[in-house]
Amino acid sequence: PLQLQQGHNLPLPPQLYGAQRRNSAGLDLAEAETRDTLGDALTTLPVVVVQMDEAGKVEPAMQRARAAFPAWAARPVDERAAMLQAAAERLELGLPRFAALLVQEARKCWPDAIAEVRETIDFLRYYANEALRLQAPQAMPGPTGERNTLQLRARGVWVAISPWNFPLAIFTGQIAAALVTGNCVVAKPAEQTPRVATEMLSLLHAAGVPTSVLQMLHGTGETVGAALVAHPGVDGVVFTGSTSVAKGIQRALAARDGPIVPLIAETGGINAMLVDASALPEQVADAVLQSAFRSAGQRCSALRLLCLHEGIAARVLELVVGAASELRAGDPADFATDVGPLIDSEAFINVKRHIGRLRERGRVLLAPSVPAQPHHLVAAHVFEISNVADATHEIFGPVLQVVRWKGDPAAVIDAINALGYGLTLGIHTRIDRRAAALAARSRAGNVYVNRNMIGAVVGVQPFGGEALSGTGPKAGGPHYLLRFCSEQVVTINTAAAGG
Ligand code: TXE
Repeated sequence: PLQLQQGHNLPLPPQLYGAQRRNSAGLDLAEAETRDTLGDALTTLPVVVVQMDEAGKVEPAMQRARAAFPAWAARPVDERAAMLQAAAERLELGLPRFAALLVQEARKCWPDAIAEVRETIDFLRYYANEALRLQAPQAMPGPTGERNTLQLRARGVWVAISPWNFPLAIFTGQIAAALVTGNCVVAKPAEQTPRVATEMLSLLHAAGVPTSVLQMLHGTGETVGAALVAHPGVDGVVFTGSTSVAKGIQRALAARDGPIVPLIAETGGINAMLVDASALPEQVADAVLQSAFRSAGQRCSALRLLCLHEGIAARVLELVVGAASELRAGDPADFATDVGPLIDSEAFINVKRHIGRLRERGRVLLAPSVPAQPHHLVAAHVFEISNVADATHEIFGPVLQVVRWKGDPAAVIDAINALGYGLTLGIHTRIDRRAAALAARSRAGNVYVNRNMIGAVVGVQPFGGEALSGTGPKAGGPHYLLRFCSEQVVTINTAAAGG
């Protein structure tokens, strides 16, 4: 049964360094990193030019990876796990620098940048430990005279394609999982964030991963990404990004010459929060602010659609709109900023287009204007719409849509499911049985009850979606590494072999 428990009180394994701070700190800066250290790290970042179109290098990179695979897969798993642990240690030492890179290149606010570096450290350590857990061959029960053993094996060469919104944690998590299970990797980071990826790649090489085992190619998805996916030597693709690109990759994999290979896809969502009349308005308002506007809404898990019971709607909206109007949009490097910029002009134009559409079709509850330049800023917006079904797009920005409901909450969950996605869902109620029943009815991969929807704590809240939101398995969970492996069962006739 579902436990109703505040996230803050979850017992956390001691090695989960990022988790402890992220759950308790909210938007506060951690004590260990002083503002001076972080500010210095930002101002001393050198200018680096990254070669961006490396489509011509796909063939040599694939050949090199294939040649490196047998020796890498044959190495003991503890050696590969030790490299991830060494990388985690280096990253811990380099935290201010990597956080500064995230502020500069991914335009994250400091608390989000620091939390992402910590999450990356957690991924490295968690997958290192998981690989050790999974390595032992498993004896299967069987008849006498026969010995059956199930063993996991690396698949070969993986292509890892990552997005700009978690350019360190997702990039590194994908790579770490593939490497530690004995696979080689050719990574294609998002074109918006090449520098973070370049520095992390160097760090992994410095921690002992051979350069032929882990390679990276820069460029756009349409050129380098598509060429990698189409290559017949690819044994698996791990992808995080938009649903439409994931579907395109699935088609491309099916169309190419070569074996049938797995695609692990984590994509977007139209994430909802259902609030019933028994919920506590202050608790709801706090959760909404964190979930909808943090990282300027540029999280795949972010709240997009707030479904309020009409008995509580007026009070919750008063609190939410009041507090949202106080959020300060601004320069991400400014410690006072609550809502940072959008990633680029394309994202800005896209979000503005959706705001224009909602102004026409919805009821404006909050739509302040802020100077858009030089940061591509969009302040927190709130619109009321008539039906769940009217939330037709994932708006990747600080834009919250609200619907009022009455009657059966199960019908609201059904309408949310009918949107086709299944990533995150928030539920606020003081009726425990209702929370459990609604969570069971929802197809969301991650359900958060009576708290915010921020949190995909590695090893504690494995994260990932269903349906249009992805294929699973959940990142940072006990089944993730299995998908990077093939299984082999060896059956030995022990009688014939003389025992
Ligand atoms: O995605 P894009 P973005 C989702 C989030 C949103 C999206 C934002 O919900 O939908 O990611 O990221 C490459 N062949 N999540 O805008 O455009 C491209 O170059 C091969 C979900 O970056 O899909 C980039 O490296 N590759 C989430 C990557 O795909 C191609 C967590 C992603 O780009 C390609 C974070 C092609 N044809 C974000 N076209 C979760 N569920 O965990 C593009 N690319």
